[in-house]
Amino acid sequence: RARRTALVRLSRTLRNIERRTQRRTVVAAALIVDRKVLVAQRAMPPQLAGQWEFPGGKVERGETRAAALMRECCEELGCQVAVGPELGRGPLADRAELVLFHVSLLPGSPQPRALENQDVRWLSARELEGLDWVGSNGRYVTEVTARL
Ligand code: 9L3
Ligand code: MG
Repeated sequence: RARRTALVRLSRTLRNIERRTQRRTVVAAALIVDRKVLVAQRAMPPQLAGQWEFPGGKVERGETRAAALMRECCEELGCQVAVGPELGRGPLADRAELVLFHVSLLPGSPQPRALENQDVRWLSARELEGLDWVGSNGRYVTEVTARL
């Protein structure tokens, strides 16, 4: 019994180490309609409030990237999307990696709108320049612009 308890404790410790050292994947959407791309202004956390990003969020355990992005678009924008090709990827803070996908609105989907106390805007290529971006989001402007 003591050996069993020790094993249970060890496996819990290993799981915690794995959780802390794992690279989290954050997926983001370049949602393009009529030569404009949707960008979202974060309200939270306070350090990122007011900055702009391609909407999305963390991939959960056992979830594919595409499924995570569809879920995030549904939660944050209230719309249904089809996930297209990857447009870029790179490091974010906290050992996380950002992966940006070209995303389009599914036929019959409600129009994307601001939910979760954020603001959203449809911007043209020219308007993407000089935006106050969250972290490394600004690095993908060239890739996104090429699709507009
Ligand atoms: N993040 C950075 N750029 C993005 C997204 C969608 C997210 N385009 C960062 C902000 C947070 C973390 O990733 O620190 C998790 O994002 P969320 O789940 O709070 O949206
Ligand atoms: Mg998010």
